[in-house]
Amino acid sequence: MSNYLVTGGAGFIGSNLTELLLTDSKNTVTIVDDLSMGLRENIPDSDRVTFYEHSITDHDFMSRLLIDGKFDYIVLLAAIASVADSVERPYATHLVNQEANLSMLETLRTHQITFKKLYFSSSAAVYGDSPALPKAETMAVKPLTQYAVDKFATEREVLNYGRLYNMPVVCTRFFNVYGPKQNPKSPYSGVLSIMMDALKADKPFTFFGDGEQTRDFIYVGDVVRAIRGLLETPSARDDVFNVANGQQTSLNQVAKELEKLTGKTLHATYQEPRLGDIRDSYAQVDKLDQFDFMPHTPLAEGLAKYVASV
Ligand code: UD2
Repeated sequence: MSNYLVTGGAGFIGSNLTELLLTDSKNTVTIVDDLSMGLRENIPDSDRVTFYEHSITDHDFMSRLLIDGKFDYIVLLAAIASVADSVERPYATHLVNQEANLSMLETLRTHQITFKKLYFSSSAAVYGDSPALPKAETMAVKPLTQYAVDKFATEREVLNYGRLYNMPVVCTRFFNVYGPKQNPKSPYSGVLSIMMDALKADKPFTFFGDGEQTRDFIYVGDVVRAIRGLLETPSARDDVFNVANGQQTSLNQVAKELEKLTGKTLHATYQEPRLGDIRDSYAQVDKLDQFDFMPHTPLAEGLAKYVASV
């Protein structure tokens, strides 16, 4: 039996992870989410889930929870999850994406709270727009937005707390995650959820740029299996891992695939690229592939599952 804390557990990745964790009938999950992007209906209806509608920026609340909660695993997924949003709201992003997480680490340290593993989700955004591809964990970083700066800083703080204060920690850098439960309603939502929503409702879709920008799209089911694997593997600690499919796909390619799967035509319009956007991104995934818990759902298969779920 394990007791998990999942910040951001009502969000896209957090709720998929919670569902996976609950498949072990002995696990319990405590969720903290302010529902700024997450949705109440994403939270599984189970007496093994405790939900606090709360911001992680409330230091006193989070400290009390960490002290009283006796968590085996601490999963830090709560975030302002969009690069473009962080360009609009740099300081608000900083308070959530870095400061709140640092404050939790400080509570764990000063109260000498013990746990099996703490996990933090960093981002491919830390690599910035350097032309070298694929992105490997050993490459120099170039964080170009507040989002990227905060993700990199927190990743380092987590690893430093691990090393300096002997805490078992692990981090990942997500590339572009897609799949069921991604909220399409915000202009800052993941591009595939917005595209899917547009196709479904016959609404126009805007490409920021010519659609030839590339991303490494990974199915959310693969992502949550990677997180669980990293949490439960004691040797996976004090390190950061790319989480991606290892394939470079353009938005235009993905749009074609979705049109094929839905039998609909995308009503596309074009605008200038967004401020802070990078052009190309894809990952080297060998480091995570050394573990056998890392599945790689092919894009066509993942998209088909996604289409079937909406
Ligand atoms: C993703 C992650 C972000 C971070 C980053 C790392 C999401 C939502 N964000 O940002 O958290 O980890 O990767 O590099 O997964 N686009 C359009 N039309 C739209 C929306 C987006 O053309 O309506 C374009 C956008 O300009 C960009 C691409 O699609 O070129 C991907 O955008 P995104 O917001 O889905 O993800 P990204 O890569 O900015």
